[in-house]
This record gives sequence, C-alpha cells and structure tokens, in this order.
Amino acid sequence: MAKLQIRWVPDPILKTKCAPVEDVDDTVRAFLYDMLETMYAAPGIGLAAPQVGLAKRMLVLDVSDDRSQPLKLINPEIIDVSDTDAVYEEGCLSVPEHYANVSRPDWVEVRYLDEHGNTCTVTADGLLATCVQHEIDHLDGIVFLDHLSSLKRNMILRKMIKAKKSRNRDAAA
Ligand code: GNR
Ligand code: NI
Repeated sequence: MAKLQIRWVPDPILKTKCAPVEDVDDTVRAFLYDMLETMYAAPGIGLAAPQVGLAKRMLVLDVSDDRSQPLKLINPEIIDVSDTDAVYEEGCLSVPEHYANVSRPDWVEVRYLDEHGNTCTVTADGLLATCVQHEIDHLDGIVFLDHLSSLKRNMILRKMIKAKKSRNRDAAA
C-alpha cells in the first residue's frame, strides 16, 4: 500500500470530467486501497481519484466514528434524490483549512460497481449523503467552492494561491 499525494486547488485535474473505469481489475483494486490509506491518514471521510491525480470515476468513503466502514464506489451514478435539502458545513482535502455551508439533497440513492465489478446501490442520508455527493462532484470536476457565491469562492481561491506562492518561496529559500 502507498500513500498518495493530494492535489490542491487550483490544480487543473480538479476541473477535469473523469472517465469511467472500463475494467474492475487488480490495478483498480490496488488503487482503491491506496486511496483509502491516503484518506485515513489525511484524515478525511472521503476521497475521489482526481484528488490524487487519476482522472477516473472512483471514490472511497468512511463516515463511521471508528473508521471501520470503508466504502469503495466505481462509476457511481445518483439515481434518485430527496425533494428536501440539508445544509452542512463542508471542507475538502483539496481546499485545506477552508470551510463553508453547502446545501444539497438530504438523501440520495446511488448505483455503482463494487471492487468485484458487481452492480450495487446504496441509499444515503445525513453526513454520508453529503459526502457521497461531494465526492461524485469531484468526478465531474466540481469542488464545494463551486456551490458558493463567486465572492466567497474567489476569496478562498485567492487565499489558496497566496498560500501556494509562500510555500514555493519557502521551498526556494
Ligand atoms: O474529509 C472531508 N470532510 C467533509 C466534511 C463535510 C463535507 C464533505 C467532506 S469530504 C472531505 C474529504 C474530501 O475532500 N473529499 O473529497
Ligand atoms: Ni473534496
């Protein structure tokens, strides 16, 4: 297993529409394990492949308190949503140290392939519903900042770019 490097905005891969996984093979399974290791180490409750440099439609999640319920979703599709929305304060491993309220459907039904290539469905509510929608957004090149007003989004983006410049200065010094 290997820990992967997490990309931060404004990395262009975070704007990419990811391609479906064609074959659920050992390479895919190994990558999902590396993603889980990276997510647990971060620590985070979800991670999408483009965040670690691979523009393919797969993601991992674990919203359990004791970090014992890993979920691995390949080619996930939202097939039903609630009429009602819920607001959560979201964060993102690709936008470290920034948080904002985002409104999304408060439950969703998702169809996906598991790591053996079997079609499964999961019905999610609460934090899992928020998280799985946040992760599927990543597969379409969307980050939670895209759900905010342009004023808030640009404020956070400017801070991310400033922080990157100061990291680069430190690295050069
Ligand atoms: O670790 C994470 N926490 C989180 C909190 C509220 C809403 C969404 C998330 S997902 C995030 C990890 C991440 O960036 N996944 O893409
Ligand atoms: Ni994220």
